[in-house]
Amino acid sequence: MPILTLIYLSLSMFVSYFIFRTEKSCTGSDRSAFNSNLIVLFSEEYDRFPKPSPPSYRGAPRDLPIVSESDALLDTEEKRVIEWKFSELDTNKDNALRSPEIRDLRDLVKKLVRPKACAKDFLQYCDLNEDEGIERDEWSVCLGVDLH
Ligand SMILES: [Ca+2]
Ligand SMILES: [Ca+2]
Repeated sequence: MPILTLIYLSLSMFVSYFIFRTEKSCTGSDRSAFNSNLIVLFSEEYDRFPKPSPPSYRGAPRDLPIVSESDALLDTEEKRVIEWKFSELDTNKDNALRSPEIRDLRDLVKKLVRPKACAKDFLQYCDLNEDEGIERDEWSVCLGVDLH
């Protein structure tokens, strides 16, 4: 086989490998991994954000019903974090995230949150009714956390 053909073949394999890589789509399991990574990112931000210290429950009677299981607590924590993030992003308080409000988030997500395939179209994916704005419901649905 002529050497040029060999070079051509290996080059085209190389190129198609990259095309395949960049066009890799975001599967269901990618999406849930992406959502957990994103929520971790928001939680870290939420933890750093100055807020009034929570009321102390020290000394509360032991027989009070406690909000129960760790799953339920985790769930509540995620909801609180994504609600907080929504309000933080919605600077004009119209209950929808629109272009200037989410530009920084889009860049941040592309840079930091993996899998990349899901990061790429994250905000379009969230805008379920395609009105160029992300409402509170769309935000929670696309992050996989039901606020209701
Ligand atoms: Ca807004
Ligand atoms: Ca929308």
